[in-house]
Amino acid sequence: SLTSKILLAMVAGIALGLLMQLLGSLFPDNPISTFYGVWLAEGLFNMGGQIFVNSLKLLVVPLVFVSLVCGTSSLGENSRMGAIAFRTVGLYVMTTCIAITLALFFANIVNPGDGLALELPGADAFSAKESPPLIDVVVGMFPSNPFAAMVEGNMLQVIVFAILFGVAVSQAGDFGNRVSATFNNFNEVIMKMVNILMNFAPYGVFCLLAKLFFTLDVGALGSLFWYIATLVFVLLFQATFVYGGLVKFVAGLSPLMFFKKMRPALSMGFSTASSNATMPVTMEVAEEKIGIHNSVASFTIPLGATINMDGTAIMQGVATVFIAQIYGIDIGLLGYLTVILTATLASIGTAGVPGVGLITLSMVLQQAGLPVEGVAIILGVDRLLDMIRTAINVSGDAAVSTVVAVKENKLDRELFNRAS
Ligand code: DAS
Repeated sequence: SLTSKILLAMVAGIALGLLMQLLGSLFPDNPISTFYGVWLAEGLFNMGGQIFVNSLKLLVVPLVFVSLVCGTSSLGENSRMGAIAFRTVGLYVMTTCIAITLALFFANIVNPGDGLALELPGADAFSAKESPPLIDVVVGMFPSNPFAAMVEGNMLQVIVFAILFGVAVSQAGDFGNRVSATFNNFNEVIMKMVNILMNFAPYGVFCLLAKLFFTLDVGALGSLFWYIATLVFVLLFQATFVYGGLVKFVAGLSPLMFFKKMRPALSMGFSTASSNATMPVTMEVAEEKIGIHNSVASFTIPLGATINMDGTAIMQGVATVFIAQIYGIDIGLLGYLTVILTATLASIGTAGVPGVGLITLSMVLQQAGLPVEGVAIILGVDRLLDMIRTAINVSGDAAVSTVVAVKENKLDRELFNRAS
């Protein structure tokens, strides 16, 4: 099946990248690894990987706009849009708060930074990014020019415009029904484009990983072992117990089946390290494998990819404790509460693109009164960790979407239970 081909491509890409890196370090300047490094990793695989990621991103704006107009307009008169939006945002904020709290809790048990004598980076090693005031984030959600919002890929503005457009269509009587039917046809076309693109996923994933694991700084992994171990443990804890718990005890579905269905989206999230680029796949999995109706998925998945980043919040929690310990600064309970609030807000403000978690981490550190240049300590391993936490971000989006769909009686249990 395509899923097993993707997983095989992932293993092959990682293995080849690491093998060539090992060959290069054992026999420096040997012709094989030099050729691989210059012509394959930085050349062919880099190009292939970028083409694949760009083609995923190509679908994001049209998919979000068209499917959200479909979803909103099909909700009809007794629109549950308000209830769906309220429950969705509430669950996203709740899972993010739980995520950051778990991160702070376990990091204070493991104490990953204690006793680590790392040389501290220079004061200018990493500059803080100003966090947009909350008022700007809220006002910024309302587009003044919908086409500019689409051109810039401003997802929150595209979502708001699509909802307004869809509500108007649902209230336009017979004419509205014709428009809604047209958008449904467009939605079919775009989902077909996702399916076609997914046939290239094994090649795209192989290219991305064969290049990344060739250039990955494996040495840095060692010195930051406890930071990485704590972070990965909390990420897996969140997926297993928080998302697994939501799916099992709130949605009443099998968590094992849920994660099995999610494999293509998890692979894309890991390989691209971008929730945004993964969104078309998450949407396809949500609707065609988990059985979430378009009227729910079209709203919850794009919103989740934009504002729900539990994996990122977990990194920010663990990194804050780690950096505080490296610098020997005790930020105290108030400091941790500030971290919880800032990290939750920061994850809302960040777009789902690679490395954005570090930018917002600088804001969290600044608010907690910690040296922002501490980010430079974990910079070397962040690319790999970004891939893992993006897969967790995507899992959170799908788990909350599943719960909302079940509560709205908009999940096809028969389809969910069908092994595919
Ligand atoms: N890569 C981001 C995402 O797409 C997460 C992050 O940078 O932390 O979810």
